[in-house]
Amino acid sequence: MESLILQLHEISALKFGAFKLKSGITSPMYIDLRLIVSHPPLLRQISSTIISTLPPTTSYDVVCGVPYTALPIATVISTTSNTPMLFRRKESKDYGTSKAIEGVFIPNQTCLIVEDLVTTGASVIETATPLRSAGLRVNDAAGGRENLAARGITLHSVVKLRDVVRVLKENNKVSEEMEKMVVRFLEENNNVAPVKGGFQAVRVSYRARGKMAKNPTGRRLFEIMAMKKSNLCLSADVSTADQLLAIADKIGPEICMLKTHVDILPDFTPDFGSKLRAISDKHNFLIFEDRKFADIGNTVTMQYEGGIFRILEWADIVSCHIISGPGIVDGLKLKGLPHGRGLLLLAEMSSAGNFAKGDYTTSAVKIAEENSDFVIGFISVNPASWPTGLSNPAFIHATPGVQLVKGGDGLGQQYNTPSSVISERGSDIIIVGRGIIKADNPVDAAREYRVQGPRFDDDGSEDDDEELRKMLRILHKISMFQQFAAKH
Ligand code: S5P
Repeated sequence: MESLILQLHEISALKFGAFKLKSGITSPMYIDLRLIVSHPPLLRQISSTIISTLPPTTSYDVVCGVPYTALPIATVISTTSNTPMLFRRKESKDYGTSKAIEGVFIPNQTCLIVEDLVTTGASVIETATPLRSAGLRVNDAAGGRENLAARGITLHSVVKLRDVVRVLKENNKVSEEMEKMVVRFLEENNNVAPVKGGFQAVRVSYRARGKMAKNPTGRRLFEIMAMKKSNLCLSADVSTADQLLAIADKIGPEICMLKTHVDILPDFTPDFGSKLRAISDKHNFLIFEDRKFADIGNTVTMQYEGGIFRILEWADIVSCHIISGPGIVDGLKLKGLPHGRGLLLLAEMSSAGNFAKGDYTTSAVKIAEENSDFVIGFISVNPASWPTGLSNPAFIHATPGVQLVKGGDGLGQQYNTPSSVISERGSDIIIVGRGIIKADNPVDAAREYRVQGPRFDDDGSEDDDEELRKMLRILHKISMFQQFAAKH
């Protein structure tokens, strides 16, 4: 192991200094194992070391590397141990035979995942999910560390970073000071959610955020998320009202919210709303009619309340664009607030080439702040990238364009994975349509999405003082931002 570490240091695969990570955190150490493809003996040595750390009882029929760095390692393991290999696509093709997994396998075979470096475990999960959806069993991963046990995967760690830096220090390759810095960094960042900017860097529990929400529907949504431990919203874009009611009943236990487009249902009848509400009461989820109102205030009051659909009567939440200015929110609020309803503003969109960005997104936040009694949050795609201060934890972020594999649909839709949406992009709710509706078994698929939509622990048992301190820090940030915005 020592010689392996020294060789990695020799080829500069282990670097020391100050490195800004994808998560926004600055790390004193950076590991780039992509370089090993240029050193075949080292690649071979790493591959055999990985295999030798597995307990002899570990059995597997196929191996799969986490793209991209671990692919060559998995290939060498595959050829030397004569075990067939699979690989997972990082992006699915827009159309055609868009397969998430390439290679031949039989359902119920067991797959070993190979990863070069495990920090949060997110990339291992991203690889395990499509493998499991395809019917494979995934019990073990081999590679660099922890955090996966909760997802039913045992990680067999080859070497810990702490040991790497200790060996380098003993061989005078790094200073004692650097060793201490790395150890401190590892201790401090063990449990940090890998999110840059915004309030997500300090995650506040849904329950606590629910207490900050001014709108009763917003409060309920946070409470349901905490209670059901679900941040999954099913986008029930099915062909008929009958199908919608059937799938709502089946998937109801897994979701915090069900999203409808009522105008696509050819068999809509006036009792649709009461039937759906009975199901939502039974399974405790909220109904979100994704109407995307876009007209002037006066017109939307009529569209919300009247017509055939009478959305106001049965939808807890509706959505609107802000293209027509704040009057649209005034109009919807006039009707919705007396019924305790809530509104989501489209601050960003998932489709390629959309115009909801920059100042448009900032305006959506401003309108939300001014109407926080009615607006419960946003349809957003990457709230972690919003300027600090735009992230009031009382607002919820719901993100569409989610599938287990990154990709698109050929008509502009762009997909990100659940863990990227929640952990990297700082959102709260994943909105999933075709990923569940078109799956062979939608109930199993919904369960998988629900498990994959990673949440911080939220059993309501958090230390109240710490929770309060977190909130005060965030509120301070918001008020600084508001003062800044008022001046400029
Ligand atoms: O920007 C957006 C906003 C929304 S609400 N992009 C979206 O895709 N949506 C909706 O989310 C869209 O109308 C559809 O109902 C759902 C995505 O469905 P999927 O099948 O692509 O998951």
